[in-house]
Amino acid sequence: MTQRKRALITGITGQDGSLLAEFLLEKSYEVHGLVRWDSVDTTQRIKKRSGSYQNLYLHFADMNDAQTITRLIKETRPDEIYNLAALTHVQVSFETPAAALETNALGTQYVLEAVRLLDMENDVRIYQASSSEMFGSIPAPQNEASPFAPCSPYAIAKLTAYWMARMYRDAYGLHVSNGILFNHESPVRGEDFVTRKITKAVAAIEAGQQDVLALGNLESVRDWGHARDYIEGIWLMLQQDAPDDYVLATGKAHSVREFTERAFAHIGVKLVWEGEGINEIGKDAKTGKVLVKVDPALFRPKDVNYLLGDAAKAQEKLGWSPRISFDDLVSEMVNADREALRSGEEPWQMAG
Ligand code: NDP
Ligand code: GDR
Repeated sequence: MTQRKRALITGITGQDGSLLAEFLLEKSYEVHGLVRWDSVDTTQRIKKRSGSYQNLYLHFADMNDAQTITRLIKETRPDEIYNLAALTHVQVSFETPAAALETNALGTQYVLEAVRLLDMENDVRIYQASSSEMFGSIPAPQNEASPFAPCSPYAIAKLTAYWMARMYRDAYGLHVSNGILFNHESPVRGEDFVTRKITKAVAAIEAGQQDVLALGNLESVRDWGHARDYIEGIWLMLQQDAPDDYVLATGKAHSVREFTERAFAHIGVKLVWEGEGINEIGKDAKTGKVLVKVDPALFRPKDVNYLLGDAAKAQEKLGWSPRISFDDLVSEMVNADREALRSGEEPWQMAG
């Protein structure tokens, strides 16, 4: 009988961590997750989605605590480590730059060094969650050969971790792969990211529970995919004999404005825009009611304006390509938020 594979996931309570845990448990992995203690229970999402599996184990740890990370890698002896934990909100990273560096950069170095200290270089494969934000305003489409020009504390910290992973691969032979992922969303996306903020507001406005959606930079363009597709790509990277770096993206670009229009269209509302800049508003074409406004407080000190990925390498080498379209992504997210309002359950409590 072949032995059950063992995975260790940092950031298991987040969007990708909870979806990846479910994906790996479905594949009969034994899954260990690092969770940090909080005064509210942050493990609800993962427990609700995957708690019925026998092979899920959660351990208290923090990415800023090298000793505990080392001890847990020693105790769990994983075949695969997925390093997903990070301070992930780009705007927040401008307010807490040192925390972004500590968690996203140093935290990654703790994981890599632990593997070396424990002489596990040949026993474990590591996924490092790198980001399209590392490209900054480099012209699109961006791929593995594009230069980097990070322009937020988040992206600078992620780029440090990216290079740290490459250095451990080249210098010490670690099997570590960087996934340079473009934005990927789902009904369990955190509520502060723009897609989920929009779909949640659209559902609440339809239900008469919210009047207006306030947004920042409407012109910002992102390459938005579905997290379910990306989880499979992440896993595929660690199934390769040799470690490497891969971009995962859809190759399709949409602005925040387009995402908003599409989400409202899903509930039968056509938006028309009036005014300019911070005075711009979005109105219901039929009733004239103001549904969207611009809030200057939501602009970043420096934003990345246009991200569009080229995932040809992942397609060729991993056989990966995204299946879920932009329209289906938006519809699924709006429907999940509608259902959440109706049922009183959060989207992560629902199946699917
Ligand atoms: P989430 O924000 O949903 O989850 C982040 C996770 O990191 C949470 O589990 C959080 O725990 C954990 N975490 C944060 N700080 C610490 C810490 N100090 N110690 C331990 N755990 C910590 O992010 P996503 O799931 O969206 O992203 C997963 C990874 O992929 C991240 O590294 C992100 O930067 C990267 N990425 C994401 C993309 C996306 O579009 N989603 C695109 C490109 C890269 P808690 O629940 O306690 O807060
Ligand atoms: P991003 O995602 O910064 O790309 O990082 P986010 O959804 O936060 O912003 C996308 C774009 O929308 C603009 N925007 C707003 N953003 C938020 N959050 N709230 C608003 O009200 C709003 N209005 C406009 C932003 O200015 C930005 O241009 C995400 C995270 O998951 C990172 O961890 C990950 O690395 C990258 O995606 C790839």
